[in-house]
Amino acid sequence: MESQDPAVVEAVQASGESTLEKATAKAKETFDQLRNVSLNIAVTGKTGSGKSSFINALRGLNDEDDGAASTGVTETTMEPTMYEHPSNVRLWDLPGTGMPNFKANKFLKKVKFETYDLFIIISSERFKENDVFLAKEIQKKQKRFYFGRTKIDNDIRSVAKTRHFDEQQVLCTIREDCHRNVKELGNPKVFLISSYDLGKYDFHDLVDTLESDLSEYKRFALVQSLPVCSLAMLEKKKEVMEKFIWLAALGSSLGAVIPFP
Ligand SMILES: Nc1nc2c(ncn2[C@@H]2O[C@H](COP(=O)(O)OP(=O)(O)OP(=O)(O)O)[C@@H](O)[C@H]2O)c(=O)[nH]1
Ligand SMILES: [Mg+2]
Repeated sequence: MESQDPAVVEAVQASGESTLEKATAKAKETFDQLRNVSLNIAVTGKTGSGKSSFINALRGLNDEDDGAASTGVTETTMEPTMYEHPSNVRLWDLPGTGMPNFKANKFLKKVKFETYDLFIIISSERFKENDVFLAKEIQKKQKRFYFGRTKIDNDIRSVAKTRHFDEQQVLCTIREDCHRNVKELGNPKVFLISSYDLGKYDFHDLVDTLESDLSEYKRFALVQSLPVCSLAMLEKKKEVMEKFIWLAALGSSLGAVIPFP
């Protein structure tokens, strides 16, 4: 079975296989992997730190939109709540961790830590003991964690009118301040984020870091699920799609063989 269709010939080349049969078999396998992959991201942190707003932003929603996670200044998220993207990325909005007698181990058991591929621990102020305890427990359980410092737009706004205002300097100060509180964990990165302006600050850096820690298929699912919050994100989506474009070419030409949706 060889094809004269230039699109198919090109797709076979792009698949890295020598024949159409081999390329078709690889396409089927890759397609199954993409369909079956799942990525579970837990968003955790102190009550009111902006977990639900961050999840809404990751879903491309405003806090007031239909289907958005409830947000507010009073405690709103009491049970783990899952939000699923068609690319099989599940965002888990976990209850707040701010109580004084907080026990990280108990908390992780209660929220069924084994469900998640990774944890994003967020805080809208400098990281506290509870955040560090939680990160240590997550590490013990062989899972990854990432620190996100949220509501950066508030920090910027509060000093924007002062004399000699320098945004980069303010961001640098916040970053250093956050690092001081988590350095015992081996100097993890802290990503500065505004859920109201996801394309700004360190969100891209966070996505790049997550990507570099994920397998190829999970990476594809993650990037597909993210909203186009900037030109750079659009470029990233395009780049990731291009890697699998040969699948679509084979799928449309050989629809009966590869069950493309
Ligand atoms: N300016 C600004 N406000 C934010 C941001 N993220 C969240 N907020 C506000 O902070 C408040 C708390 O946000 P939530 O997302 O409800 O916080 P939470 O961590 O889910 O809170 P609980 O579910 O109670 O644990 C809300 O009034 C949000 O509008 C942000 O990036 N910038
Ligand atoms: Mg919430």
